[in-house]
Amino acid sequence: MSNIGTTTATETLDASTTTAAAPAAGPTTTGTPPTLTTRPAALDAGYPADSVTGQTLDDLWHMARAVLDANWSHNHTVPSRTLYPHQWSWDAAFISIGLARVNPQRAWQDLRSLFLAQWPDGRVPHIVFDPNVAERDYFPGPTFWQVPRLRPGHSDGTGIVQPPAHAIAVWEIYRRSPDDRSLAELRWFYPRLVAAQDYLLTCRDAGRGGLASIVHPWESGLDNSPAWDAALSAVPADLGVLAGRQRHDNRVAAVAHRPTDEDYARFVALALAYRDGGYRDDDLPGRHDFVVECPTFNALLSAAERALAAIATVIGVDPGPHLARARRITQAIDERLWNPQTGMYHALDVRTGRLSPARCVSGLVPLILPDLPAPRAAALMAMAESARFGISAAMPVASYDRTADDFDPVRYWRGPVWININWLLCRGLRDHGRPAQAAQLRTAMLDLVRRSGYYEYFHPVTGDGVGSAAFSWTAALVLDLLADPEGLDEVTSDQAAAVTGR
Ligand code: 9WN
Repeated sequence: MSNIGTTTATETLDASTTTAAAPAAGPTTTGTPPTLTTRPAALDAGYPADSVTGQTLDDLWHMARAVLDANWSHNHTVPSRTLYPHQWSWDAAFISIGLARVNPQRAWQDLRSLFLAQWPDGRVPHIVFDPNVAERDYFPGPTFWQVPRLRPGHSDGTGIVQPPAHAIAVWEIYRRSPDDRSLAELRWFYPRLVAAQDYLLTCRDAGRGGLASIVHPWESGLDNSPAWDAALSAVPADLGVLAGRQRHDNRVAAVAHRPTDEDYARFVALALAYRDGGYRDDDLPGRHDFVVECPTFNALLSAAERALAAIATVIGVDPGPHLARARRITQAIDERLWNPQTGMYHALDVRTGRLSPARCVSGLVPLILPDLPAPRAAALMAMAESARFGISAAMPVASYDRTADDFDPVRYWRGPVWININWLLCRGLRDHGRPAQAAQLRTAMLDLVRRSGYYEYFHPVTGDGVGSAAFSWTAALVLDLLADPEGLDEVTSDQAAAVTGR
């Protein structure tokens, strides 16, 4: 059971999980202009000239940096100035991976700012609120979540989580610049990352099968995906919960692109129920209306253990337990979430024991796991290449089955293309021996952004940008792709051995 405690996260985490030395003091700079490196020279290798926009890859690189600079706020990067004016958890992971290519100091600072809101029980809030942003500028804000100040200096956040992509980010930043500063950061982050994993693997193992459950669609990061429709149907769509509450998203984004009011009412009701239950996790299937095992969330949970194994090796901690955990999680994903009828992974409703019937891109993301059984990886790659998801030279993978009756090219997570998901799939293709397809997917992502800009997501047929226009993770991950011309930026064999355990 998780409870809101009063001990300091620093005391709890540092004392219990590692013998690593105390880290150097964290960065204190605020608003310092980044020291941006120039674009890598090998960047144009294998990339076709584009006559549509006339933008060079240099332009793309500089514009990505400009987006990240414009979205930098004191000690973190906001996903979007208009739609998402605070700091988001898995956004911070993707953003810092891109920042690692141009300003590692800022990358570390960004992630640190997120972890300052970590709870004593290990959970990392899905949003960390900026006290300088007015309550009306994002709903639901801090007043809604009512999370108590958990320790002195604790930042305000929500009580729910997002996919655990942070250990991957920490490892990526370190390996881009493995200097003393980064080593100190590894030591600071390691116990905190372990605590975050422990929280998910213990308090959130509601299905008792070795996977973490999410208790809200917002925890998945793929918030509005059809993957949740079946489980959400058990949650009453009582529009009354929206009375007296003003949705902010529909004021700054097109209504047709955002969740319906019915779904938003369900989202709000679920958040209220979890909050009013004291953010407790005991007996979730009995007490809470939405308890789901998500393939993407759990794939990142396993990948995080691999990243922790690599980090542990560098700081002199035994990587073995992390590798063993990673293998167990991958195995549990395969045993619990595989659907032999569809040939892909699906979300599991823990309360009913049923897999969601929807074919969603979240079911392809376990491809990022190097220890996924080869036949499963082959099936996922075939699915990604099929008409349902439409990976091609021209277009990255859509977020939902293109042939489904309710495929919606503009409503978020119900059809559009997202760069973060495709960036993950690109790594999966690379790690499962498909370098040509990985390179092709990389080109498709770059083409899309070059044509349409740094949008939050993209129309899966026309490629038009949808959602927020200057979106941070799109810019950050494009920086990472641009700095990696072959799409094959492999870790060294030593690092790979630590990460894969092979
Ligand atoms: C709710 C910030 C976040 C992303 C999510 C995306 C969207 C928020 C919203 O924006 O979610 O957390 O208000 O719709 O779905 O993946 O982290 O970019």
